[in-house]
Amino acid sequence: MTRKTVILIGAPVDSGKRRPGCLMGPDAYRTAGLPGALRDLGYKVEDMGNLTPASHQPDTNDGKLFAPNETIAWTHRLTRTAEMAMQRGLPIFMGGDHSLSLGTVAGVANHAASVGRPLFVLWLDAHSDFHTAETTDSGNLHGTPLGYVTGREGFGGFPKVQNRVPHANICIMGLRSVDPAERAALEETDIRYHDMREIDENGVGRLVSAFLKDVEAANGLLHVSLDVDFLDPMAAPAVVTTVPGGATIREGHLIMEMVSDSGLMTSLDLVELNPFLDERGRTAQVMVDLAASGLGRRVFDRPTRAAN
Ligand code: B3U
Ligand code: MN
Ligand code: MN
Repeated sequence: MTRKTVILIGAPVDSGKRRPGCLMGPDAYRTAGLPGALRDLGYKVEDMGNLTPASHQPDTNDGKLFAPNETIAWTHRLTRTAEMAMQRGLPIFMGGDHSLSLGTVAGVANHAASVGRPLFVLWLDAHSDFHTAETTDSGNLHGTPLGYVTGREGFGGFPKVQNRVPHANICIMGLRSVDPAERAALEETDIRYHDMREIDENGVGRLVSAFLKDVEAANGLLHVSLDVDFLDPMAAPAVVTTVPGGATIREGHLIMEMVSDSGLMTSLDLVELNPFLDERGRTAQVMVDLAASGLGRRVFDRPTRAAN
């Protein structure tokens, strides 16, 4: 079988929150074997290396927002990079914190518009990331990407979003920590969101399959944004914002396996991994395995892992 080219893009974005470490993410994914896992699945893999933000004024961090200049500069860089990579293959954006998705999703949306197809987004996260730069309490911009790409007001100084992602095309799964301002804004929209209780009651399979059917019916492109904290911290400890009560490894895999079977995914973000907090690389490995499931690895062809 000839497969699409996968383009690995290192996005060592660390400006979306105060605690550093996500900048080590791209190299942790490489060390955990992401390129080889994809080659084993039959993909041609190109690694663009690690990007740097566009040039920008240094941040003073005397206001409410943390590192806005740097995040804006990353948004510029990643929007352009995503537009370009979408023309050549399936990009995997190896983060970096979730503020990288302001750029990746905006760029993918521009590409979708240019080929005349609607963009759908599957957001796997404990958080809804639906703040604006004005509503955020923490000042951490990793809590804002869905607000940005849906075209919410309150992003002064950021590049204007050219092609908003329609609310009805977004599905958030895994919620268990949503701030009051986000919740109020979210409830005004027809974004689909499934919290952990809904997952417990229905199972992820049913919820994901309903969404994928809509993507298919609309001949949509599908961007998947996988935040480490979607998973339970016992399964994936290497993240700053751990929230207990998250998805299991199998729930994560089932979603990615169903995404793979659908053949619909056209881009992927792997975000919020903080390798400094990891335990012998196990969270990086879980994320690599989930990415491989999303790109065709089946449960019964998971390789035995050598101990050395
Ligand atoms: N909603 C909170 C917490 C948060 C959002 N995303 C993450 N944490 N990873 C905030 O800071 O906006
Ligand atoms: Mn997130
Ligand atoms: Mn999160």
